[in-house]
Amino acid sequence: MKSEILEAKGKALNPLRQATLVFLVKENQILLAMKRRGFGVNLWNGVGGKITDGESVENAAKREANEEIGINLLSINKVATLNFYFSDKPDWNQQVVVYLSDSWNGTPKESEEMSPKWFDINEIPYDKMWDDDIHWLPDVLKGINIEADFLFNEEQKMIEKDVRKITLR
Ligand code: 8OG
Repeated sequence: MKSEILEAKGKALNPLRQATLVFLVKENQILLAMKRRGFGVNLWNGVGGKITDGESVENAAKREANEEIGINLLSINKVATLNFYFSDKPDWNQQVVVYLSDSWNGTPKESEEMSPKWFDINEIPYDKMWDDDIHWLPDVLKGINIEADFLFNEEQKMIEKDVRKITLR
């Protein structure tokens, strides 16, 4: 593993605080939502957020999808575990558990936090997403599971990455 990531890992809380991220997929399309406030504002992303005390990761993923775009997820499939380290802001360190879903009730609708929009899978706007996404989302959409560590600076720019493809047995 890269030295700076190892150093950040050594200083981080163990286990990391967790957050969720869900992408809806149907046919050749993926649902992204424009984040209107908070962490990652003005970037396209899946839906998700922090896990509250005592809540399971899966329940948090479903709750956030409901709060942010008004849908009820019927099934979710874990596809990636991403560890984010911030060299100058260790408070921002977190593990993001990523899911895909092809089964939900309701039609995605806008909330105060998120404006959802369907994109063709070949036209994902990576230049208006978090820096790391292009390094794992294409594989995830091909059915490959990912574990990764990313180091970011204070300007929320990615400065190091270590991305592993996971073979499921
Ligand atoms: O509740 P809050 O607004 O802090 O949630 C942040 C959301 O952003 C949560 O769904 C996790 C997600 N997220 C990060 N970092 C990254 C990243 O680098 N890429 C993507 N795609 N999502 C991220 O916190």
